[in-house]
Amino acid sequence: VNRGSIDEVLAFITSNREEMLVVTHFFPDGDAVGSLIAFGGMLQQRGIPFQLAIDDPVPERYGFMPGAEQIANLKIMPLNRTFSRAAVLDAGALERIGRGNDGIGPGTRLLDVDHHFTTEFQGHANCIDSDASATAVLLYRICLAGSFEITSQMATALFVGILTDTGRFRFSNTTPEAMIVCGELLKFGVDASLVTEQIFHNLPAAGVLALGKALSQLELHCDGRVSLISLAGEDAINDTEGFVEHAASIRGVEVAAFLCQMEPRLWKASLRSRSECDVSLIAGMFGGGGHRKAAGFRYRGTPEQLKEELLGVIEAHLANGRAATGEPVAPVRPIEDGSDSNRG
Ligand SMILES: [Mn+2]
Repeated sequence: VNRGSIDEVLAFITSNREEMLVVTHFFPDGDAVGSLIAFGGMLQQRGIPFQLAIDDPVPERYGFMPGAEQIANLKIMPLNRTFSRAAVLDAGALERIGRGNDGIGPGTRLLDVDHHFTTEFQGHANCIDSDASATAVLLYRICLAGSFEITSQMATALFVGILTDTGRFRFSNTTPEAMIVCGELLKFGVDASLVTEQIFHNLPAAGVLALGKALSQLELHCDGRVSLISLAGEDAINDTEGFVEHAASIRGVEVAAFLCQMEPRLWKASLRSRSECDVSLIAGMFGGGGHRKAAGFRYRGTPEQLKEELLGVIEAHLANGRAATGEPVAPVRPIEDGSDSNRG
């Protein structure tokens, strides 16, 4: 997917001085938070007032990022008005900004900057490139093209976005550009060691214990081609980013799933693929989305139903090899409420 252009973004930003709402998806990841902070820095340089907002708190591991304190948590402070213009970053679909939609009315002009394969909505201005490793890469391109100054705060934000969306340069979306941009960002004052410490070596003990619990109940299906872990009840903590990677790191596993209970009947599923199987198609059948190698969705029902339906769909994809040709099998259920289409 390649739609819109950097020029559209620059024209959108400078079209007037009206306050801009800047939002991203719920369950924000490093790219979501980093993109908001960096874009806020760009608007600030042009003297444009803005409001950064997410329908969730900024995860603790990203709280160290300078500028994160500017992001409003819409779960606590809902928007009570609409904006004349709004930027939607790294979101994939408008449903995924949740309460961010409260700030968007019929007259709101929308900007969409994204690298999601499944990005669905059309903004009045767009910059969509699904070949970009992260939305942060697109924002870096925009910074260069618009001659924005890259402050150390913006550089750190963009670096975090690329670092996390590429799984620390391990995922298949790790492009030469991603590494070159990160190298450039180091020149603008990023402390790579501090960033890594804060994001990956600063976990609460409860998080590591929860991971242990999830892994102790690991299930293998389809002759070891599918791994599945889950957390339920009081074991289900908020920040489970990266849990699914452990399930995906087993020899022979092609698809890994992590299921986390959010409410008695509401589950969050994160999927990873280590083969040609396109998990964004699988997530899409449950109303979610994401990338080929990393996707997710939310599900209402019992864990038994969820496991049965999900394993059925995964098995069908593996058996038919249909995912390799991009032909989805029939949807198993209609789209419900939003989706966790990022890296969960
Ligand atoms: Mn992203």
